[in-house]
Amino acid sequence: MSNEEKEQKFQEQIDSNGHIEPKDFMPEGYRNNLIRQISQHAHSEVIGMQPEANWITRAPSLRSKQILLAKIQDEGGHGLYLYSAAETLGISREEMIEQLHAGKAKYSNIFNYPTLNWADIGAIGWLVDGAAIVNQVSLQRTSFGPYSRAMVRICKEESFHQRQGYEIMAKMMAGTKDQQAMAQDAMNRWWWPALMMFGPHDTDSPHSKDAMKWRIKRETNDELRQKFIDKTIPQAELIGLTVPDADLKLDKKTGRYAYGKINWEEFHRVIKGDGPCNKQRISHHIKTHEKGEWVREAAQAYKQKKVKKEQVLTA
Ligand code: FAQ
Repeated sequence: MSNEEKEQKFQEQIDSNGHIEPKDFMPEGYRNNLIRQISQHAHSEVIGMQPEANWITRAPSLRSKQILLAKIQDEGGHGLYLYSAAETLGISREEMIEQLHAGKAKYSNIFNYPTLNWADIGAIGWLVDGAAIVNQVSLQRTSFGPYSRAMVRICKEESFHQRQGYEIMAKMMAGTKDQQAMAQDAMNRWWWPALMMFGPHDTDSPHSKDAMKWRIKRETNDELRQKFIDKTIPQAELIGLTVPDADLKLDKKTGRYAYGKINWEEFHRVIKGDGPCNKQRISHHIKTHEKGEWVREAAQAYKQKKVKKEQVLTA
């Protein structure tokens, strides 16, 4: 088959809602776009453990500490599935980590903001995981098989995370005036960065055209952002939180909200490395990665020993 015929067959498979598997033919652009997106997604899950981990030792009860610990472990697990999915495309985990440490690979803007008090843990679960779910439910139908299957499992866990966060916010809003003020303050600080998680507007999103044609993305950045806004505002109102956007307006006919201008200058500054916590996040990752070298070596040595033993037994 000529390359043209292979590309045509590839596109037909995608257009009929079929999956592309790692050993199937794929254009280099498709492979590279996926490696970029999946590795950045994996890095986000792992770096995203840091702001939450800041509150493990200060969780207000044993119950909330256990739940937070379990949630953070889940996020680490999501990173691992995603690194494995990216590895099936021909990049090694070491390369992906090197790209992260060298600032060549991005991770979500949202994890460059600090967690100043316990309400921030509620806001992360409710708004950040809430935004992540909207995006990831859509990605369950992405065209690349291993990414799509990883998303199915991840979404199940994320919906528990979203409820964990909403429970914290609801409890604080039913509490004292000080607790209500803390919850509102967290809402004010996390709302706009959460909207930025969906990426630039469609007209300014360089990867979207190919990603939609190849069904890597099934819905655009703006479509997903709108879905998140429409489902989150009633949740905020239910517990008495005010959404910090003076331009919000419900269109009663469509059930959709018009919203104010997103500060894209802040978004670009943060993803280029100049957010409040970028340096801290990366230096912590580098330090921990170096500290963990002996674990990787031990796992490698154990694996080699096991393979040798099997070879002796089957000889
Ligand atoms: N942050 O052309 P597009 C979670 C970059 S998981 C940083 O629109 P694309 C769970 C983009 O990379 C959260 N950079 O790009 C959790 C590109 O730059 P490049 C992570 C961003 O890829 C909760 C440039 O802007 N989820 O939260 C962002 O088609 C709590 C142009 O943008 C995912 O990664 C951003 N928000 O669409 C964990 C989902 N947005 O690469 C712990 C999978 C855009 O050319 C605790 N990813 N950029 O240098 C996606 O769906 C897509 O990659 C988008 C961006 C929608 C994020």
